[in-house]
Amino acid sequence: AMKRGFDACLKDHAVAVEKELASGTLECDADWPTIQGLNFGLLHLNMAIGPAAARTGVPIKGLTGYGYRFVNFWDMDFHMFPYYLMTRPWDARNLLVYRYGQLDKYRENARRWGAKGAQVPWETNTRGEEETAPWLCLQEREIHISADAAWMFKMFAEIAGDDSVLDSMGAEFAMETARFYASRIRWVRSRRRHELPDIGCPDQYHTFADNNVFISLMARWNLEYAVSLAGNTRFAKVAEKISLQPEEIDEWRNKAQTLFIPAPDKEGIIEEFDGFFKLEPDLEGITESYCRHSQAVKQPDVLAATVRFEELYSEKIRRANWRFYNDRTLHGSSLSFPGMAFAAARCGLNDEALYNLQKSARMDLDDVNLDTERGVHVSGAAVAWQAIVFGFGGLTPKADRLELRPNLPRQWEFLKF
Ligand code: IFM
Repeated sequence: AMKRGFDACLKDHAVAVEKELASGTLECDADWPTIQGLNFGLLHLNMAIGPAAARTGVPIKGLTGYGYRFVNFWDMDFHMFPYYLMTRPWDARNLLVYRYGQLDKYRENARRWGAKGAQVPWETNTRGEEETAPWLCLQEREIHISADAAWMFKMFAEIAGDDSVLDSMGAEFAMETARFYASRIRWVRSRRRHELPDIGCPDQYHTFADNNVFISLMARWNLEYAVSLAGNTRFAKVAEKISLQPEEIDEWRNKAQTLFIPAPDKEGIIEEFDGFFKLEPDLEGITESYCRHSQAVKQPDVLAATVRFEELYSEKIRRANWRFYNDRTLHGSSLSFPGMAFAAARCGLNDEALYNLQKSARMDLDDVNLDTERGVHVSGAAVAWQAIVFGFGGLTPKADRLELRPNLPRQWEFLKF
């Protein structure tokens, strides 16, 4: 009976995929090769999700290749989820089920590193275990992924309009990840502030750092969100289930209020982490394996922070940071070009956005990195979709409304999504 059920599921899924094949996802008048490349990526994104995602998540190459061994990175929670949420919310929910179903393993993972609460592994397998190679030193440092995962529950609750996911999964998840961050944050007496030390920047060329702006913002958000959930009597049963103490809520509030977040300097530039400005600015001769001492970044996580926390930074500051980090980004990750396109489009740097979009869109059709045989870069495609729809399309989903402020590149007359 189970097999018959499963076959039926697959059949439904196949029919849905066939429909997708027949219908283009994005259209515009002037940039056919870019749109073709993107639709190719979106097709693979659509094929990669279905009922089984509740057990497997969506690995970064979708179902297309063995590159990265079918594990789940932040690519799923942070980069792909917004695409699924906006286009196939019934499937997006499966990603919440996947993360929540592994919560006990994440609790074990936190204890393994001497922390409390729940720590999502940087590379998670279907059993909820950590798969990151230990010599990368990222298992205990690339810690934004716990908040990236918690954010999915909030987005789903607000935007899919079904906040029952908070009762059944999200409140518990976000409180446990808040516990994790609270146990990772340290009080630094000499500077009289809380800090988040010993982290690996999402940029990924700087693995041993303190106070990365992206991670600290995500951690602070998680603490604040958990405070708001814990203060709501609706979630009293959840609090009881995880034996939440009133002092813990005070601790979360206090740490969120006093956590150090690197601020823009006189020129408006945000330092990626402590000491980044003092690193070697001359990138002559820098390569991926020889760059830690320099300001070279693999992918600009400061820009990802200014996009997600757009309300904290003026357009002028976002533009200044875009230009600063553009000069320092080596694009070692396939997330980099589309991420830069997205950030540029959200602050009106349209020519720059289009250039970066074009660089990323045909990554696989033209085998730009000579690695498509290892799988399609589906997470890059999801970010490129955001660059178009949230960037040029100017779509901003809010809890109570959709905002739309189109800002097309001058080369395009229309965009359909
Ligand atoms: O998750 C990414 C990471 O940010 C950069 N290296 C590749 C991973 C998978 O895309």
